[in-house]
Amino acid sequence: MYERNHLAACLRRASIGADDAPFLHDHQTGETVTYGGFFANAERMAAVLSEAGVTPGDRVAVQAPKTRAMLELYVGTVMAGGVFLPLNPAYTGSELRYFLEDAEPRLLVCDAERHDALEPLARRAGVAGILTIAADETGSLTERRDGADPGFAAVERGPGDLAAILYTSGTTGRSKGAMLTHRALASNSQTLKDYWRFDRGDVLIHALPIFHTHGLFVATNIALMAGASCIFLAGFRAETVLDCMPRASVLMGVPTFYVRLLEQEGLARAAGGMRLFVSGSAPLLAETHDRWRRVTGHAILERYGMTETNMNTSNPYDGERRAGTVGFPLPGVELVVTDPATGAELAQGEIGVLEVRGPNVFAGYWRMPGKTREELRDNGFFITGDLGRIDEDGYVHIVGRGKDLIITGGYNVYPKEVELLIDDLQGVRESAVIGVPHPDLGEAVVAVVVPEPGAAPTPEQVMAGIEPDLARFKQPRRVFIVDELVRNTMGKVQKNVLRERYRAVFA
Ligand code: MLC
Ligand code: AMP
Repeated sequence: MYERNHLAACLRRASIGADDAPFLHDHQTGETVTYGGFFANAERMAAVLSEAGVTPGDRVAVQAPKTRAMLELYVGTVMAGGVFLPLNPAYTGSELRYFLEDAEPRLLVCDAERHDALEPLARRAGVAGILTIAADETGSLTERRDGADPGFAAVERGPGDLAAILYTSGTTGRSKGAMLTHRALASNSQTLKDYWRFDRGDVLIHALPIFHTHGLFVATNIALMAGASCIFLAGFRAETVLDCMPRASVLMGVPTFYVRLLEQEGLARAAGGMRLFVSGSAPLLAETHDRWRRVTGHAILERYGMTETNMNTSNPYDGERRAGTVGFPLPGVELVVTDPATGAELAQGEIGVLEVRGPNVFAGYWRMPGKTREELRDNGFFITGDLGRIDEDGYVHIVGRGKDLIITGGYNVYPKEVELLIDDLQGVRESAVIGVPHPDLGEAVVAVVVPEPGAAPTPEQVMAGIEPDLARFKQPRRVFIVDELVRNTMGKVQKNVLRERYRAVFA
């Protein structure tokens, strides 16, 4: 029924012959979905997409609440030969317009509530059709799914063909679509499943969003590839996750999950029977790692990844999980530390830019050959922009970022995008957006704004001015109005000085 190296085939393989096994316990409705039921619906989704004109290589953009139907749509898109393009529901209309115009999807699937607002944008971007899924799984897409027959034969695709595009924000303020192939996604999830010893008996607490690498290509893909099941939560709430632990074996989360769980009473008891806690997407403080171990007896397994590469390194399953490190390169992944100026490989122990190569690495940025050439070397190494070193035992340490990036609660914010909007406001001469330590989110966004001579914008006015155009998580938590920005002799704004000045704002 499925071609061997097809991502859809890889996701199905472990559950062939186990149709009655549970795949997903929907926490909201209390329903359990079996593997047979899930894949039958994914096949129906593929049939609906084909009927709607989705042909191999066509993008299917989705901005919808986290539902089972969205997972079916993901697998269905891949079966239909399409390219899955999930988008954060927090994106505003103007952010969405860019993605639609850049990706030119054949189809947009959105929340029923946003249909009317998004339709004109979609039409202008040449999108041929819009279907809907609501948080309660109703909508025109699920209606059509229910009227379709299962048994769709997956459209043949090669290992180098695209299965997904995920947008990742860029240093210039323009987001870039990372092109992810069947090979990259299938091989990386397979590696992780083995490395972290997933099997059919596992029950994963799935509390991450499914429009990013972590929740979709790590959590979901691994569960499917292992034939495991998940407790599917609409989002992260510490009390709910704690409640689920006695019925579960694995949790995957961003550091904020662990920080918030540590505030819960009863954590030690709830976590006792769990097998594995995985953290990633942002640095886990060694202090959080140590506290977690003291309270629960478990060492959190930290790993390191990116949209462009999926997962690159992981702490070991059996060996020492070393706090403050991201472990070793995964099997099949090469990692080198290079001089940022010359690109030459540095000696062990020296700090430089991390570069990675392997089957996990993406195929380039969608319609951005120049950007692709800048970051993906001819020899296959991808320049991550993260700064790190390898210690004498081979553990990789991430010590900072060469790229001007803020990670807040596991979401990436590129300052440039926020600065461009602030600089456009009346009465603003210029701005600098920085990330400062935040006890809950790891880093929080802060804006430092210089008014035009004679103007006196307030922080509230600055916030109100950018709000309509910017997803909430990218909006500054604090705005400071200053007379001027500190610059070096070259005239460049010294963000490190600003970060130092505002370091204790959320302490
Ligand atoms: C929500 N808000 C955030 C935010 N998340 N603000 C800053 N940073 C965030 N991460 C906003 C909300 O809109 C809300 O605004 C306010 O902050 C408070 O919300 P909250 O209730 O505290 O937030 P919550 O819904 O609990 O969400 C926090 C969170 C969530 C940490 C649970 O952000 C989350 O699930 N993050 C995971 C992100 C992720 O999956 N990253 C992986 C990327 S892949 P208001 O105005 O309404 O109060 C990747 C590669 C890799 O990086 O290696 O994995
Ligand atoms: P994204 O572009 O959303 O995929 O985010 C990828 C970035 O998240 C990486 O380039 C790193 O900067 C960061 N990241 C992911 N995992 C970790 C980790 N375990 N420790 C530190 N940073 C991480």
